[in-house]
Amino acid sequence: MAEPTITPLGYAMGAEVTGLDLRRPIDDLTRRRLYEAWLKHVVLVFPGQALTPQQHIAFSANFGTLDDHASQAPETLLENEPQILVVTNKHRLGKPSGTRNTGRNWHTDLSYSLRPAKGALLLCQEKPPVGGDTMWANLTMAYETLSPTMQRFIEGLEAVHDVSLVKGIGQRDPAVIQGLRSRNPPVVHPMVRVHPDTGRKSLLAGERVSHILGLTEDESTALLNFLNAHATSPEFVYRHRWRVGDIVLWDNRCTCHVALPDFDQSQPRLMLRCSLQGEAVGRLAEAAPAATKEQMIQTVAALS
Ligand SMILES: O=C(O)CCC(=O)C(=O)O
Ligand SMILES: [Fe+2]
Repeated sequence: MAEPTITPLGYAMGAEVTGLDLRRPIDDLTRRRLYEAWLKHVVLVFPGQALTPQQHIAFSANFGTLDDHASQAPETLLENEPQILVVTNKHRLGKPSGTRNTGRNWHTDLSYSLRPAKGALLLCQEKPPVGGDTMWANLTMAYETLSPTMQRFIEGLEAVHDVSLVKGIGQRDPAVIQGLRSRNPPVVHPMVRVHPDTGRKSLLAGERVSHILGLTEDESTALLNFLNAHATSPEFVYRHRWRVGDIVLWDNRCTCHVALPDFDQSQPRLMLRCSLQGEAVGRLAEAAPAATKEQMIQTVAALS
């Protein structure tokens, strides 16, 4: 099999992979090369790959076990192919699509579950003439560029991730929201993760975190705002301008991403996603909200 050509797309991450026809199975050597390139470049772009759903599934399985999307609303999955999630602003089954605003805030896929995704492969089938871009931020770089003092501080911290903070969730059917919430109660994850393949540490925050355990509400908000702004600063970001037939594979274990609403919503955008199942980590959150300043004053008053 011909050796793929791998061309870096940015300093933070991203590389384009050409010279492969992904409609056909890839051999072991090519699989190993692609996996290594994935770990190195974090986001891989495969242009010109108009795969069928079955080919998309077969190619995706080279990078891990496919998720059956049990955490998602069933009507957002492709008919008879639960391994494919349909991310679109087009009507589905005569109704506005539940995924028309998917990914509109910075997030790491499924961080609101006990199994954050390993990664995903998004295939662009239709796109507006301009815009509808997606951005990824490199959370290994984000962690490594914090001061050693801040690294030590956040290393011991855990945060609560909550599906209710998915932007636009309120626009979905009340029954769908109820289903998403009951399948995904709030969970706790460490703020610093160790990548199972590379051993490198990365930051896990994002806009679906409600609070950091052990801090007051004000401390938690300030620290999260700082960490999220730092993590998503332009130096750490790769921005993808889609072309029909692009497949983008990302490593969800060391990135977060956002789907920009920077396009005319009357134009169709249709993306198909295979998701790679992550390792079971984290634990269910106890219902203990962060302490407010008022509560801290009363605690101190009671002691003095
Ligand atoms: O539509 C996109 O560009 C990405 C949406 C998203 O967040 C995802 O598929 O995980
Ligand atoms: Fe996402």
